[in-house]
Amino acid sequence: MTTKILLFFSFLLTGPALFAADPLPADGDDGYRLWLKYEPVINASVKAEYLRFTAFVGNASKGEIVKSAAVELKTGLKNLLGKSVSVTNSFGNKTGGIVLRLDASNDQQDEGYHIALAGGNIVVSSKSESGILYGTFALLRHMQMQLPIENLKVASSPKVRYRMLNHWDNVDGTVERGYAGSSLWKWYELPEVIDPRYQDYARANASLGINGTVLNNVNASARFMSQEYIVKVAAIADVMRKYGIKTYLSVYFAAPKTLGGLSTSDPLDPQVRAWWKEKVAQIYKEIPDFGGFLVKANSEGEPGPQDYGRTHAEGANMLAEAFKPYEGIVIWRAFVYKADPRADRFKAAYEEFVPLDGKFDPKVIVQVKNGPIDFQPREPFSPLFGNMPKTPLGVEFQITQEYLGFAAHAVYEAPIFKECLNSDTYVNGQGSSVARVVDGSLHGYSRTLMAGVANTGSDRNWTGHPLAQANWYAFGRLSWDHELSSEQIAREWTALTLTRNQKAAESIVLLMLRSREIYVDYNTPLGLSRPWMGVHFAPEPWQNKGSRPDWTAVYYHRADSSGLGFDRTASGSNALAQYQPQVQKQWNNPDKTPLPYLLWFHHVRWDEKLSTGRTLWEELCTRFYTGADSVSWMRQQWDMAKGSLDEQIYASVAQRLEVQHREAIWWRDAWVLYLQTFARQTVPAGFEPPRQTLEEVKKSVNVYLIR
Ligand code: BDP
Repeated sequence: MTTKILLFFSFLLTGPALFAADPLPADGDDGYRLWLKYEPVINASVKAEYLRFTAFVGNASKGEIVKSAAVELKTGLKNLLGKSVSVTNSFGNKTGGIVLRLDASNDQQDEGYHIALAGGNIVVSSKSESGILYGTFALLRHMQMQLPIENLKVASSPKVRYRMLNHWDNVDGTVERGYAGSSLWKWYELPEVIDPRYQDYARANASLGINGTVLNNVNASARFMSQEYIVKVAAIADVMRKYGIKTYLSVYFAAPKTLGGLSTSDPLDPQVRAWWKEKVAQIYKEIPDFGGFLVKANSEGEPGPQDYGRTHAEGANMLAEAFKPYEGIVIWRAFVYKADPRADRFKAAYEEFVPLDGKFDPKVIVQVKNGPIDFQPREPFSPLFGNMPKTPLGVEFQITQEYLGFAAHAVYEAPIFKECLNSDTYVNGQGSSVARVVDGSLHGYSRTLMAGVANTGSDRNWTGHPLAQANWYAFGRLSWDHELSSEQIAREWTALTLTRNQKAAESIVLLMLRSREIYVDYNTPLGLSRPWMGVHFAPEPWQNKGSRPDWTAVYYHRADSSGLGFDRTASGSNALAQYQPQVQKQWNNPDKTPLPYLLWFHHVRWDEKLSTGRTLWEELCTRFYTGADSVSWMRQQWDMAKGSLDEQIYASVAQRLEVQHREAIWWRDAWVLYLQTFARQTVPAGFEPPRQTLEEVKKSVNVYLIR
């Protein structure tokens, strides 16, 4: 045996154990293993087929990423088939192997892969090590789903180049809008202590094709730019690298002043520019494959170039210049809105960014939230998409459930992501979907980006709500291939994670697929938005006091004695004018606007007859009531799976659905009672009027405001 092979073996024997932090509790599944459970294949004929493959060959380079693939494959096969597979580096003419092959002539993109049955072997091939890792995970997914091996032929390339999670994690271990415990990153123990969980995190992401992670909150601390923290970040980056994941940091724009001691952070100041250049060089010394910066500037009180009379482009380009010698990029967020009482916040990002189209350095990607406001349960797509043809635009989705019931409500988000991606901007005629803006095919960008605000935390099951794991999964799968359907992803995730019982899976998948509409119905139907108080948890549609008008609920829903909704047509704020004429046509006429978007664009009279034949008031009540009632349907659906999945997970979800049911009624009552004071109508026949008074609901909400 050559030394090379020996080395390969010894790594496999001594390499870090998978899910090292996971001695599975004797009494069941605690959700830690996510969708990488590798439970024994139970379909006998499929298992027999898989068992034909007895060896795997790591004939690819012995780079770290291929080693990760090899470890994963070995562990996966052992658990799936109950049999250790041998590892060899040269397989000669034998058959029955799984071959990992680096292949420069592979016709897929760099990170893409082929899986094929060739000459009696399963061959996973790619131009790159990362591609081999992704192909390996895809093969294991195929096996976990117990799909037959015959005709195995997959060719897959990512549609988007930068597929990343954004963590809103703070230096003190808290997570902004995090509902699954505290941060995964243990800053006070780093760099010496490497929590084995970092590796499990990396594996989970790589299994979906995620190749980047921003470790810290967009409301960033300058501390991350200090040498002390760069070294800590480097320790995490060392783990991520083995799984093809690049590490990024959010930056505090005023760091030259607060950390560097300069008198200014003006992006045109030569000293400031030099400071950033040096800073970036310092980072690359510790992290040679550093991914880049994510920047929230001049937004919600964060500092930025406008503090010095400079534009977003000037700020971004200054940072881009610092990255010139490196591969790293600058991701500049377009989440901005000024405190102007006369303005429509909907229009703000467009107004600030469209004039800057063509002014950004090629190393900059502008990251745009899916909707124009802020991750509401339903929003129309942001009008920025398609309207900056000379600037790569990435999309930012929110996986964490800030406006979706935290970790208490079950809301499967793939339909939210898909709704945005499938929206047609009509910029270059029909078929100019947001997905085509984001994947670069519409305007020919090669730097393309999909980001998701992470929902992970220190909870044992990573996401708090067991079903919220599906949202992480769905984001990752869609960032690789936005054409996958919500249903396909839900089926995959359920089979990999919860149950292989077909009937149980059917009822869970149905629950997942309907969950978003149900949530919208009891929470913000017909295009309502933002009836939230400070903590974004409890209903507070009456909230009319805030430090600025757009930080009140009444600003958004505009209820009055005549009707409800925000007029964004020419007779109102005219935000609609930011869209192409074909889009305007869909939403301009209140009689033709699809009901899900109605109140986003129109102030509608209470007694206006809608396409359903009901008046606005009747339709709202119908939605609030059926939405809340549907949560009891969700509970029944979940109960149908009882006995077919782990008891602990079953109970956790069942209990959370109970909370969700109670809170859905709370939301319903708050809205109905409040809106009734304007509509002055009774709850339609067939629905039981709320048992509590408006004052009582207000009292129950106020509890959340008491210190
Ligand atoms: C809002 C969140 C806030 C974030 C902000 C952002 O409430 O915590 O800092 O978005 O995206 O949704 O910057």
